[in-house]
Amino acid sequence: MREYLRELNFTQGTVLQRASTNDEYLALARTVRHYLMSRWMETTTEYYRTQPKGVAYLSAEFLLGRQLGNALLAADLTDIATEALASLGIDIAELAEAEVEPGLGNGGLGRLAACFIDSLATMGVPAIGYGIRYEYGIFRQNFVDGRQVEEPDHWLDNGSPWEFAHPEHEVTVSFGGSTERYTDGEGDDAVERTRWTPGWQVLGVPYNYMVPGYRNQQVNTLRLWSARATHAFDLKIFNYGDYAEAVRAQTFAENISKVLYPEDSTPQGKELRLQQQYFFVACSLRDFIDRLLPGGFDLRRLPERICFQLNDTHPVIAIPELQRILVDEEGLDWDEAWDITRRCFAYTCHTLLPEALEVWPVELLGRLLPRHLEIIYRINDDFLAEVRESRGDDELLVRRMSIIAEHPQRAVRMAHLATVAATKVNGVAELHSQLLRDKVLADFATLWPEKFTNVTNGVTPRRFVRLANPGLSGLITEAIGDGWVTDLDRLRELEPLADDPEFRRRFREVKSANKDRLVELLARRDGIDIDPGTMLDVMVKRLHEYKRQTLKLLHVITLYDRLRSGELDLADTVPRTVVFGAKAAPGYVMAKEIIALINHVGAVINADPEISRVLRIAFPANYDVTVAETLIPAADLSEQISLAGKEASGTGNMKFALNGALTVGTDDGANVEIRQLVGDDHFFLFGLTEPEAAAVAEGGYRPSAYYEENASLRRALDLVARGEFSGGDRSTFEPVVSNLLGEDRFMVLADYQSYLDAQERVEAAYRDPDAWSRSAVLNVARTGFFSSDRSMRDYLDRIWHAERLGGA
Ligand code: 7GP
Repeated sequence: MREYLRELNFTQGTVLQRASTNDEYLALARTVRHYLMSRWMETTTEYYRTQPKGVAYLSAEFLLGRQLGNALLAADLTDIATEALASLGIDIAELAEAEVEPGLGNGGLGRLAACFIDSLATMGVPAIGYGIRYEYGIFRQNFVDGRQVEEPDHWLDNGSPWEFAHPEHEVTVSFGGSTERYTDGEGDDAVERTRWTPGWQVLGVPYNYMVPGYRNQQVNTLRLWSARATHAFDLKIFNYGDYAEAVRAQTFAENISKVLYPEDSTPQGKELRLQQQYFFVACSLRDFIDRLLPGGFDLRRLPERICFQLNDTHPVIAIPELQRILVDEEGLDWDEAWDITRRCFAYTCHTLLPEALEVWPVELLGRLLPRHLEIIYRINDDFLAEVRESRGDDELLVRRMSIIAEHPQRAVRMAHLATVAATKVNGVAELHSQLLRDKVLADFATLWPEKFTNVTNGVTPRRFVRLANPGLSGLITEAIGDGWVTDLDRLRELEPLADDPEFRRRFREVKSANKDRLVELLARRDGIDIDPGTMLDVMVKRLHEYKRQTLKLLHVITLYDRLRSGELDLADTVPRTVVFGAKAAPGYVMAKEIIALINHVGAVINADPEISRVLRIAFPANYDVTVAETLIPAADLSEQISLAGKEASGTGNMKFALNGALTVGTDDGANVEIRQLVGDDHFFLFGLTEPEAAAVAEGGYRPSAYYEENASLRRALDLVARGEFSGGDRSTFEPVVSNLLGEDRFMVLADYQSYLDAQERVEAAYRDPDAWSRSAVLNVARTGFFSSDRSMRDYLDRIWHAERLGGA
C-alpha cells in the first residue's frame, strides 16, 4: 500500500483524492512490476551465468491480452492488492478495466505465442520471445449499419507500464543496396567473399516485457522491436538543409513498426510486411549473438545454446540472415555455416490453405535484401542437387520442391525454405501434422520423414481458467487442491465428481454466475441485452469462409423460419442466444459481407417480439482477448464447425471445453483430439470427414444439388435471397448467396443437414440439465491435455532439447 501511494505521488505525480482511474491503474501496475523486478533481474542473470541451452520464439505476433491481472496472479498479490485498494475505497476491478490490451496479433497464431511464453516462464525454461512492438495493433472493429468499420488501435496513448525501452541497446538493420565479390587475404590464404553494401538502414530499439512464471520466482523476457531512423540518416540530410526531407526519412523508417497487418491466414505480399519481417528477425539474431552470448563465443557452438523457433513463415528470413552472418561476417566456409544454421532452426506451420503459404517475388526480395536472395539461390541449388541425387532426374519433382516458384512469377516459397533448413517441422494438431506430411509438404516428408513431427497446441490454464473463471477455479481447487494450475492433467481427479449431484449443482451455479457477468458486460460495453436463462451458443473466431460462420447462420435462419411458420412450437423450443464475435481482414470482401449478413439477420430476429423470446443473436463488435475472458466461461455450447481438413488446430475449442462448454464440431484440427478425450457421448460430432470432403471435391462438388434436394436449406437460402433481412432488397446479400450456390468452396451446403441434426441432439441434451452438466464436468476433467504446459513439454522433448532451470 505504501508502495502504491508512492507510485501515485512520485511517478504519476498526483494524490489519491485527485487521481484518475488511469492514474490508479498505472500506479498499481508499477507497484506489481516493481515487486517482480528483482526476480526478473535474477532470472536474467542466472541465464547469462549458466548459459544453458534455451529457446528463442520468433513471432511476428504476440496477442497478449491485459497484463495486470496476470502479473498479480503470478506474483500472488491479487488478494493483498484487492484488500489494500478496498481500504482506500478503490475497486480493483474498475481499475483493471482501464488497461487497454496490447492487441499485437490477429488471432490464433498470435494468441498461441502468448500462451507459450507464459508456459515457458512457468516451467522455468530459459526462453525469450522476440517480436515487433507495433504502435497500432489489431484494428478496433465497429459496426455501422451492421457493416464492419475499422479504426486504429491507440493502445499506447495512455502509456504502457509494462514495457522497458532500451535505446542504448539499439541494433542497426540494413536494407537494399548491392553486393560485390572481393578477395580476402593474399596468396594461399586468399578466399573469395561477398560484401553487401546496403542502400539504407534503420535502428531497432528493444522494448522488454516481463513474462512472469506462475508463482515460481522466474520472470522471462519478451523483447519487442521498434523502428527508428538512424542518426546518420537524419544528419546527412539536415546538412543539406532540408528539414522537411529529414523528417520524412524519419517517418519512413518508423513506418516499419507502425502497424500490425490485419491479415489472418492470408499473407499480404506487401513490401512493408517483408521489411517488418526482416527488421525484427535481424534485430533478434544480432541481439541474441551480441548480448545473450558471452563475449568471444564461438558461433560454431551456437546450436548448443539455442533453438530459434519459427512461428509460421513470417520469421523465415532469419535463415539466410544467420547464414549471412556466419559466412560474410564470421568468415566460416559455406558448408560449415549451413550445417550450423540448419541445427539452429525449427519451423511450425499453422495452416493448410495453400493460398496462406507465404511467397515473396524474387524482384521484391532481391531489391530489399540482395544478399539474402543470393544466399537463398545457393541454398536452393544445393538442395535441388540433393533431391536429384537421391530421387533421380525427376524434373517435375524438382520443380514442385524448389524453393523458387516460377509461376505466376518467380518467387521464394518461404515454407519450402523453412522446411529445407529446419531440424524439425511441426503441425499444430495430429490431423494437421498428418495432412502436412501427406499433402501440403508430402515431397519433403518422403525425403526426410524424421524431420516431421506434431505438437498439438495448448492454452494457458492461468489466463483462461484461473483468471477468466474464478468461480470454476474455486470449485476445482476446493475439490482437488490447487495443483491443477500448473499440472492440468490433475483435472482428471474431477471425473468421479461428475456423478455427484451436489457438485453438478454447484457447477451449474458457477456457470450461471458467469452468464450474469457476461450479461452485465454486454449491456455495459455494447448495449446488448441478453437473457442469462437461455442456452448460450457461441461462435467466436476470425471471420473466414473456411470456419463457416455461414453454416451457423443458416442454422439460425432455419430455426427462425420454422418458428415463424409454426413448424416449431415456440413454447417447446429450447431458448438460445447465439453469440458471434469475429473480425474480418479489412480487404476480405466476402468476410465483410458475411458480417453484415449476421448483423442484419440479428436485427430482424431480435426485433420479432415472439421469436426473440426463444432465439436471439448477439454480435458484440471488436471481439478481443478481454471479451473472450468473460465470454468463454459463460458459454454452454462451443461452435467449432470448420470444413474438415481446413482448421489447423483451433485453440478456442480447447478454452471452451476447459471451461465446461460442450462442443458441436466437425472432425477437424484439435476437435479430433478433444472428442477422443472427452468421449463421443459428450461431444456433438457432425459433417464430412477430411477424406470424405476430399472425395467430394474430387468428384466435382455441386452445391446447388443440395439446395435442390433439401427443402429447409432452400427455404433458408431463399429468405436471404429474397431480401427478408435486407428490407426487401435482393441485391444486398446476392454475393453471399450466389457464392454458396455456385462455388461453396468450404462445403457449407454439403454439411448443412448433418449440422442441423447435430443441433437437434444438442437441444435434446440441453433439456436435461443434470445430464448436460455431467457432460460439461467431464469435458473439464478430460481436457487437461490441452494445457500449453504440455505443448511446451512436447516441444522440449521432440524439438528443442533445451534445459529447464527452476520452475514448476
Ligand atoms: C492459426 C490456425 O488457423 C489455427 O487453427 C491454429 O489454432 C492457430 O493458428 C495456432 O496454431 N493460424 C493463424 O492464425 C494464421 O495466421 C497464418 O496462420 C499462416
